[in-house]
Order: sequence, then structure tokens, then C-alpha cells
Amino acid sequence: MGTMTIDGRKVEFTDEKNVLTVIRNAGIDIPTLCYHSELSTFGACRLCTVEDDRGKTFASCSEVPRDGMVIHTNTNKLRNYRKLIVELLLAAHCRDCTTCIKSGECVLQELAHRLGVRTVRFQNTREQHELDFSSPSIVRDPNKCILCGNCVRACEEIQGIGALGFAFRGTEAMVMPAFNKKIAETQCVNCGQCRAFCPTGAISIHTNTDKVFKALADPDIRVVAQIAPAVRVAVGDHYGLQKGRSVMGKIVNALHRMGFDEVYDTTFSADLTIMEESAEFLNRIEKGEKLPLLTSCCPAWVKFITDQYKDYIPNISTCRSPQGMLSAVIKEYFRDPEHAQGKKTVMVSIMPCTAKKAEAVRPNSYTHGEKDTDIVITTTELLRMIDNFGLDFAGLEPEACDMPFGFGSGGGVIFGVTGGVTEAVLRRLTPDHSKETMREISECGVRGDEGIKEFSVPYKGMEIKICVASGLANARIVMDRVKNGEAEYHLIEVMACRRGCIMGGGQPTRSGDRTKAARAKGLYNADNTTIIKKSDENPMVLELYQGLLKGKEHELLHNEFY
Ligand code: HC0
Ligand code: SF4
Repeated sequence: MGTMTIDGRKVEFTDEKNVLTVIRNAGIDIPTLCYHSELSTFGACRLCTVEDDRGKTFASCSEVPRDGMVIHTNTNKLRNYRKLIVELLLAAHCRDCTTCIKSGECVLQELAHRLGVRTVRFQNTREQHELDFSSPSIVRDPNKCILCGNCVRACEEIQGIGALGFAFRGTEAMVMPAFNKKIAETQCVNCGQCRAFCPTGAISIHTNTDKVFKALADPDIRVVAQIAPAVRVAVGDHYGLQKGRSVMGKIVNALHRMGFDEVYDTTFSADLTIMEESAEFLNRIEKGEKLPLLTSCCPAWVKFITDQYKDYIPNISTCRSPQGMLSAVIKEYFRDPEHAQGKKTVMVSIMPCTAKKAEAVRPNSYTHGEKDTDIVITTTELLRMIDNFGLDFAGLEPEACDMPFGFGSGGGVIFGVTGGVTEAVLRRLTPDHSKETMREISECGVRGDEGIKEFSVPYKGMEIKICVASGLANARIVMDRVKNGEAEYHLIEVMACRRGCIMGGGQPTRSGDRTKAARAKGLYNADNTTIIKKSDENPMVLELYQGLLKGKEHELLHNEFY
């Protein structure tokens, strides 16, 4: 607690961890490339350097706030210093900005513009390196790397994977996987968090929009979309709408205008997942086997277990993810010649997640030898498509999804935030659907953005012990405790990305702390406004079990192996 003077104004601070945060909280946007509140402080880019009243300069990210400090954030000296830093970075950087996938969102590009860098006086003498397209989820372009280390720290500190590291020294320094392997040859789980923290185009989404455009242009193809829960709360702010507000209806309208024949909602199959996973959970509890049940909807988490905790592979739920279930059901629906009407169906899945691209090409994402999901695009790619079509998104009238797969319960909607799957399971396990019971469930410890949440709930005379984790570094802590006999649970829900899919690696990246909270709130609001809260009360789901799914539940909703 104390007071400092920033640019001539008195500013109070409490427990901010560095001077940079105090400055930002005071409404001054100091530029940075390597600082991120969720990562350890690296202090490499020096752009956040400020000056004190004696003319001494220091990096504000690495300085603890002290009472009585006098800080200047934008003197002539600082402006020139920052400009020189950006110029030097550009000198060692490939400068094909007009065709770069990150153009318009690149922090380096924005800083060059903001700081008025108009010329680069130095030649780029760095050796050019090959791009790494080996992953279905992300692309690495070492020529655009500015060595901020954000990807290295995200992969190590948030995900506990460590697929990327620094190699070589001085002008040769690079970020790359160990032994210069391709990223797909490492233990990378495709989560895309490295991309979410990368300020430039050095790590980008492996984009698939050209395939979607091609399918849309083919009159013999029925192009079908499914939209994941977390997408709807991450699009609006790009078009000047309120952060975190659900704009599902506008997205549906936009997709119809682009030429999608059918637009469905992944929350529908989130309900299906709850039906199947709850039954599987109760069955395992009854038999006392393969516990704890590990949720299976997050493909990065599934890969983490299958790569690194092989003994627990049988514990993974056999349920396909909602993406997998919906694609399999839709493909089956259009196999009926009456529904097919002579057209081939191409299934496009719109997800907040880069790992869903990897899930779609997994060997168990096929039915009758046919791929269930043909193309996965992320929210970020969806924005590019909307922009490409020149749609006035903010002005679009909301439209409803198509039927019969266009409606999900509130339980399905909250899948996109950590704890959502568990909350939906708990709703399913109670026969009661009163407001009080729904509220009690929401307050049992399942909500909130802590990385590890442990709680228990009573069920038919027993205590069900549950752990909900987000971020794979947290998941590793949980799994090690389980492995060492230090903790015992019946159910473990993990979403690889911190806070769940709302912060997925394919989401738009300009997300300050307020965006995270707003996205979670947006999903809970969408749940609040849905009349049907429980997956088992979704009439469309019940109808599906009586019709198309009869006798095919295992084939379409479960995986052959785990
Ligand atoms: Fe998720 Fe999902 S909740 S993983 O985060 O379960 O991507 O949004 O679509 O499949 O529904 C992502 C989000 C989904 C799936 C659902 C689950
Ligand atoms: Fe690490 Fe995830 Fe990036 Fe792979 S996708 S390198 S696991 S942060």
C-alpha cells in the first residue's frame, strides 16, 4: 500500500506485483512484448522502461512498487529508446507484413506504428529458417520470432509440457523444440497456448479457411457447421460489441449468409456427452472400477494422459467429445438418402481450440471409415471469414440454429468454462430441477477460476469426490498426487487451457483480465437465460435416442479405444 507519482499525478497502489501494473491500472498503456501477467517476468524486451525523477531508467515489469516513487512514462528519452528497440527488432525480423497471417493483430506491427518507426536503418542478416507445418494445430515460423520467450514460458509454466526452448546464443539465438525436432515429434499437445501468447506471427494457427471457402463454392456439397460453446462469447468485442456477450444468433446469421446449409450447436452434443458420461460414471462407481473417471472432451488433456500417464488410459471416459459426437451423428443423419438429397456432406467445426484440429484427424475420429469432422476452424479463423465476406456483423439480426441439432441446455452451454462439464453432470445426477437445487450445485465449489478445485458432493448415501483442474501444469500436480496415493477422487475434469475453452488457443488473443471474466460471465448468463438447464431434459436429445441413435449409441458416441 502506498502512493507514487506517475506523470505528475498521485496514484495509490496496494499489492500490485510491479510498477508496470500500477501504471496500467492508472490508465496508461505502456507497451510490452514479453510481459504477461500470467507468465513469469522475463524482462527481455525493455519496452516497458520508465524514468524516475533523477533520470534513471528501469524496466517497470521488474521493479517492485515503492511508496513515494516518481515515475515518468513517456519522456523524449523513453520514446527514442522504445523506437530504437522496435527498429532493432524489425531489423532482425522478416518484414512481409502485408501477407503475414498475423497482420492486423501483430503486437510488433502495432508498436512500430504507434511509436512512429518509419524506416529500418539496418540490414537483416539473420539466416532464414524453414517453417514447421508438422502440427495440424499450429505453424512455427522462426523468421518472425523476436525471442520474447512468451511461448516457452506458456508451454512450460501454464502447460507443464516444455516442448519449446531457447537454443544457441547471441545473434544465432532461436526458440525451437529440443534437438531441432519438428513440433509434432515432441510431447506438444496442440493446445495453442504458445500461439495465444506469441505477439507476432512466429507461432500461428494452422489455418483451414481455404478448404471451407472451397466447400462453400461447390453446389454438390452440403456444408454443415457446428459452433462450440466458447465461440459465442469471444466474437462480439471484435466488432465493437460488449466483451463476453453471447452473439450466437449473429454468428448463425453470418454463417447462413456465407452459404452454410445447416448451422448446428455443439451444446446439443454437450448434452449428449452428459447423458453418456453420467451413465458411464455411475456404472464405474457401482462396479468400483476404473476410478477416477477422467473426462475426455479436451483433446489436449487426452493426449497428455495417453502420452505421459499411460497407466491411466483406461480411466479416460470412452465418450467422444461433443465435437466428435455431433459430427458422427450429423454424418449418420445425412447418410439417409432422404436427408442427403444427392449431396455430399462436409462437416465444419468452429472451435475456440487448436487441439480440436488434431482431434479431428485422430484415428478414432472416423465412423464407417469416414472422417467425422472434415474441417476445424477456430474462432480467430471465423473472424477472418466474416471480415472476408464484408459482413456488418454488429448489425446482423440474430438467427436461430437449424434443427434437429440446434438446441442445447444451459448445462451444455457452460461446458466452455472450467467446471462446466462437472456442473452439468451434477445437474444430471439430481432428479430435481428447482432453482434452489441448481443454485446449490453452482455453489458446491465447482465454479471459479482457480486452477485446481477440490470438493465433494453427497450422492445416494456416499460422498463423490471431485477434482476440477485447468491448465496442464495443474493437471500434472493432480495426476501426480493421484499416482502417489496422496489424493483420491471419483471424477477428474480437466480442460487443458486455464479457465477452460473460453481461453482456448484458437480464441482472439487481445484478452486482458477483464476479457476472461467477461467470457465466463457470458456463458453463465447464457445458461441463466435458458429455460432448460439439465441435459436430460433437452427434448431434441431424448428424441434422438428414440430415433437415429437406437442401437447405435456405442458406434456413434463412444471411442473404440482408451
Ligand atoms: Fe470446448 Fe467442448 S467445451 S472442449 O472447451 O466438452 O473446443 O467451447 O466445443 O467438443 O461442447 C472446445 C468449447 C467444446 C467439445 C463442448 C467439450
Ligand atoms: Fe506447448 Fe501447447 Fe504450444 Fe504445443 S501447442 S508447444 S504444448 S503451448
